[in-house]
Amino acid sequence: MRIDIISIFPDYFAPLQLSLVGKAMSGGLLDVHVHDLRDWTHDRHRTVDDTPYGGGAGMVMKPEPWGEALDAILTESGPARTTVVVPTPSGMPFNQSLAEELSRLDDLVFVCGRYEGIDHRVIDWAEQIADVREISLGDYVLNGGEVAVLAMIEAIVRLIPGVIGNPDSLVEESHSSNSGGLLEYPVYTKPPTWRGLDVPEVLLSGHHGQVAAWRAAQSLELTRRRRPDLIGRAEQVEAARPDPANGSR
Ligand code: JB8
Repeated sequence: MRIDIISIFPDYFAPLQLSLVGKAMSGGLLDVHVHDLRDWTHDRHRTVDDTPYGGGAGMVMKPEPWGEALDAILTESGPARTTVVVPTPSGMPFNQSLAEELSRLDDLVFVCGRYEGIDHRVIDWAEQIADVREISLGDYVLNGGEVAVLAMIEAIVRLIPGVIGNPDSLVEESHSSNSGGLLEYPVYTKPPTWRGLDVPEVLLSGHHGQVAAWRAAQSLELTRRRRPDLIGRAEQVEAARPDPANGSR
C-alpha cells in the first residue's frame, strides 16, 4: 500500500516510523510519503489560509495550494482511481468495517485540514478524479486532521496481510467483523493473585468450553452496560451465523 499525507504539520507523522507501522514501512508492505502543503504556495509568507466568504470566526484553507498538491500527488499514483480521505467532524463515522475496506486499497491520500476547514471546492473538484471519503473519528472536535489521520492509518495498516505477526490476534478483538458485534471480554495473565486480586477461577480450570462460555457472557454483559447501541446488531450477527445447531435454520 502507498499512503500520501498532505499537511501543514508534516512533523506530526514522525511516530509512523515507530512500532508496527514503522515495521510495515521498513518491511516493504507500506510506503508513506508525507508532504508539506506549503511546498505548493508561491508567496513569500507561504500562505495557506484566508477569511471566510459569508463571514464568521476563524480562517479557511484556500483552494490553490490544495489543488496544486493534489495535481502532483494524484498523477504520481497509478492508473486506478485513488481514494482521498478527508478527516472532518462532519464526515461519516470511521469504524472497523471502513478500516477493513480501506486496508484492501493500493493507494490512499490523506488530506489534513486546519483552521475552520478547507474551501469546499477542493472536495468537489477532487470528486471528479478520485473517490473522496469525508470521515469523522467521533463526535468531538480536534484542531486539525493530523491526529485523526494517525489514528486511521494505525487502524488500517494493522489489517494489511503480513503486518501483524500472528493474524489470529485480529480475529477476536472488539469491533472486528468476527467479534459477533460485541465488545471484547477482559483478559488476564500471570501471576494468579496480584495485590489481593485473583484471576477468575474458570480461566485457570483448563476447561475450554467453560472458558468460552464465561468470555461470551462477559462480552454480552459489558456490551449491555457500555454500548447498548451495539446489542441489536450483535443479535443480528448471531441470528445470521452459519451454524447447523442454530435453531433458526
Ligand atoms: C479543522 O475533529 B476532526 C477535525 C477537526 C478539524 C479539521 C479536520 C478534522 C480541520 N478542524 O476530526
